[in-house]
Amino acid sequence: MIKNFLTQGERLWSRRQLLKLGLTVGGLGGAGLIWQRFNNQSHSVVKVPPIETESISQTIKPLQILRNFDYGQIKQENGRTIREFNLTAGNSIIRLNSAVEYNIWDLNGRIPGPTLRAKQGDRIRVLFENKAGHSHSLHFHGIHPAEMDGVRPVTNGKATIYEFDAEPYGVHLYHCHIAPVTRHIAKGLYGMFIVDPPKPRPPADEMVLVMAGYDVNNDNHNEYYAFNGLPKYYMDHPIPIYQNQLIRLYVLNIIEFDPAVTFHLHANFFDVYRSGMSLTPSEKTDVITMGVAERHILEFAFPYTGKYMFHPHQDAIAERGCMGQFEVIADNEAKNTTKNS
Ligand SMILES: [Cu+2]
Repeated sequence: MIKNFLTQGERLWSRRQLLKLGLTVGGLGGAGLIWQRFNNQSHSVVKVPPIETESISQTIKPLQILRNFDYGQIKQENGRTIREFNLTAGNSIIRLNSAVEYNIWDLNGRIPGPTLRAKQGDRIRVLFENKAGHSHSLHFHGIHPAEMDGVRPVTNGKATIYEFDAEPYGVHLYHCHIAPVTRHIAKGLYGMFIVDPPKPRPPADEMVLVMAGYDVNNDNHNEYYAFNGLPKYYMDHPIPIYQNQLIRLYVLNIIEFDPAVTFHLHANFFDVYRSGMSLTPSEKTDVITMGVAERHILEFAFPYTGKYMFHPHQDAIAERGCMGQFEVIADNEAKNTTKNS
């Protein structure tokens, strides 16, 4: 089963851990606060509702994948910032529902693979090790020389290094590019690659949502779909967010076998930053069409508390697992924190 779930050096903070460190806001009661980590250089003051990590029994932990960013190991070489990432392909079995288990290929024990994050102009160095029993590769979207394009097979038991500049800024992705690519992607070898602009985006509660499909009977059609690995997970475990707080979603469609899907948010509209390659939104809508490998930044805030669904508006796809909901909670604590600080 899946191991090494959290990237080394990164963790989610429980309320108990925060209390130990004296970081919770005294006298407010209710939920604790956590500070989301942005770029290693700075710590944002964005407040994020706590996640009940202890109550999650699954081996894939979509609530942790949600806000988990891998900034790599930072090194300085010849005056440049190098971000070194370790990605290992392996095998896992995941449980899609109470009756169905499925063999996947994973990266660092998770599906989707780690969300790699860098700043525009950083040098990226990816140490890729293949322990998945079959030839694989990592092909990054972005601008780089042909020899770093990741289309050559890395045979089982071998490793390689991909090195290139983080250009241009935006929401990108990486995935295996060994034929049949549909199969290699649908079995789990993909992840998001975020390149931050030189001037950081405004603070927000940032999350990653990767839409993917599972073709469990090899008929080139998906039987199940999921956000961040597990079908319907966020329906049963709504994502807590604060009322009136800016939410920044990094959304990727990596569903093979279906030409395109939409992403729809209930009871709200979002600003769209296509491929994350602009600092000004190109449109405002509540449903956006995404072809395979398309990805965008979507920003919004909820004015009312309550539960709100999100899903592709191809409802057959939503009903087969690509469905979740936000739980918008009152931001009394956030207001008090601002007042007291
Ligand atoms: Cu592969």
